[in-house]
Amino acid sequence: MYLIYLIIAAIKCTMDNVIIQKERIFFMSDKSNIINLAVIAHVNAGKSTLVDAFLNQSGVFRENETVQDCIMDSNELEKERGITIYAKNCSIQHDGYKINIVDTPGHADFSSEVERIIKAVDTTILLVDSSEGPMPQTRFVLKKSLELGISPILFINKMDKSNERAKEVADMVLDLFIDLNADDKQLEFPIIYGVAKDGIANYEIDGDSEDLKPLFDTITKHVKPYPDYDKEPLQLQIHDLAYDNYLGRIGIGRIYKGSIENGQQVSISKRNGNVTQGKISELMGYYGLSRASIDKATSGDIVAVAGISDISIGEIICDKGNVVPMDMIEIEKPTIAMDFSINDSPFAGQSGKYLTSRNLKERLEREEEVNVGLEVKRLPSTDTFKVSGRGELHLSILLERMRREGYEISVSKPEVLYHRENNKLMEPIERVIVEVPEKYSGSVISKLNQRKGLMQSMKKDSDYYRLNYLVPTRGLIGYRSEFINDTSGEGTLIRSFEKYEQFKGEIPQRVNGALVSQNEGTARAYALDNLSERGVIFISPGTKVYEGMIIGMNNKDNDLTVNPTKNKKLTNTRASGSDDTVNLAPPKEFTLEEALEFIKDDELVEITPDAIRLRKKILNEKMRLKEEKYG
Ligand SMILES: Nc1nc2c(ncn2[C@@H]2O[C@H](COP(=O)(O)OP(=O)(O)OP(=O)(O)O)[C@@H](O)[C@H]2O)c(=O)[nH]1
Ligand SMILES: [Mg+2]
Repeated sequence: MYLIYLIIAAIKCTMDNVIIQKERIFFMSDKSNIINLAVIAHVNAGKSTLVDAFLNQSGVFRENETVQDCIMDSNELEKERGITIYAKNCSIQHDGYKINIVDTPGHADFSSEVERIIKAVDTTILLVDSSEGPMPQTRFVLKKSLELGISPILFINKMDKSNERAKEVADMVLDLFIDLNADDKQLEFPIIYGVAKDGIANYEIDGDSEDLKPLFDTITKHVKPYPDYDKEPLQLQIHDLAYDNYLGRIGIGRIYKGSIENGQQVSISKRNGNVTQGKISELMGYYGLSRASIDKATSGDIVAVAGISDISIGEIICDKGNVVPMDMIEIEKPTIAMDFSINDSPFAGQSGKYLTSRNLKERLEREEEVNVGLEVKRLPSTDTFKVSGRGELHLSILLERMRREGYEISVSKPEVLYHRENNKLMEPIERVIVEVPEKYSGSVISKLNQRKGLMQSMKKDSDYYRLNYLVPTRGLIGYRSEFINDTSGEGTLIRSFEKYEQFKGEIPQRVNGALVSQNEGTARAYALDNLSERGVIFISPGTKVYEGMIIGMNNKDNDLTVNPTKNKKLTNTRASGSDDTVNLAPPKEFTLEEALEFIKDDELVEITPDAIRLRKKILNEKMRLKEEKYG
């Protein structure tokens, strides 16, 4: 039996080699038909689903991805959240073409990564939902494509939806092209109508295609393959980074000119203007969703290289001694920051492995190396690190990953990063599109106005209002959970960074105070039942609490110190088990992002592998009052 396994394994191994071997030959012999494309859209439009369908219909199965891919180690988080966090490169072959596809993240926090990717491709497929139409992020990614001279292909997705209005949506996208100053050629964009989840693409709204052939054909017809610059000196510009435990830091980039070989000695034009020398220890191309070692790659192709341990975004790998500069890729500045420090709560060390400030420092420094747009600064004479990123999701994903790796961390309320322009204080402003049932629109409008939002337009569509606002990022921190409450979960809110504007003045923080535990112990149903009259409870009976831990939200605006561990006094007439019979409403549980949005300046989120707790920075009530009084 064992022998049979061995034989099967050997055959499988040989077959894998054949695939990779074949790929090598393809990479080396057929360079003329390479097309690089990026799939771009707003969040949830179906980009990853479409790339899946591409892979399926080109004979590369997704199993390949999980078995062989090793760039993206965070698929678990992406699956859990149902969103793309990291851009993914893959490659398929169709009709003699090698098509490199980049699946990009749709969430606005990752806009700068998408922008860098668009620079490295020949075309983009712009996905728009057949009923929603263009969203703020659609505008952003289309604008970037058009500015770079790319002629996108429009893919109107989710044609299976009952409220599909593809014709109208196509007109809306055309208006957007015009609005963004598309040139004549760009305005003639091809339109494909599809159902990505069924792998279907049609030329017509009522077409009856059963596969993606119309899209494949449109790509090969619409896009001119990259010119043959093989004879020119090498220019490989890095637009993305990855990390591999064996290979170390990996740079992903496109060969604009020339060709590159495994083991080649190279010169690198650095961000700071210096030139350094290095050697490519591993040259890799893409096959399906996996990377494979290759011997050589030529102009037009997207490759991954290892061996240059300090390679960074925008840097250019050139032939040794023959540096040909290119424009450096700009890295967008962070918009938001949080203070990370060690967990010093009474429950510290109960579930984590990495607890010290040194652990934290090493981990954050490692992250800073490959996480583009992330900045880490140690605050002077403290064990606290200011970690700045491109948005709340950018930072909360890092926290979520750290917690899974076994870190315990305390994190402060996110703060917006300002900068000065002509001596004026400038703050980030976001475009917010809200869709709400009519009956909730009043409270949403009044809240957004309070938060210094400016309404740009308001449209009524049957029973729904579609509001278009510009709101300071500062005003949106903490708003999402209120929004969900105010609209009974029936509203949608989409936001994306728009611009910097002059500081808009004070914005009120959360108005409610916190219910704060006065002692350590186990929460009791009896106590929580009584406290539920005071506000919203965040914990369930049996939860271990400590002094200074926030266990709920007070209905009033002040903090209230309470005893959640109090048990009912036993009397002769009641049995001791009566505590269990209390009928408690389920507690409000926080996701990490909700917790970060909820806290105030004098509060922290305690993040450990098995818990997310809210707490006061100063745990003892007397000390807190003293601090409030004397500062
Ligand atoms: N009805 C319908 N749903 C679809 C279709 N294509 C994708 N979806 C669904 O839309 C949701 C989002 O799909 P994804 O492919 O993850 O979207 P995405 O654009 O990659 O999202 P981000 O990467 O987070 O920006 C999933 O629940 C899909 O099943 C389609 O053609 N019709
Ligand atoms: Mg996706």
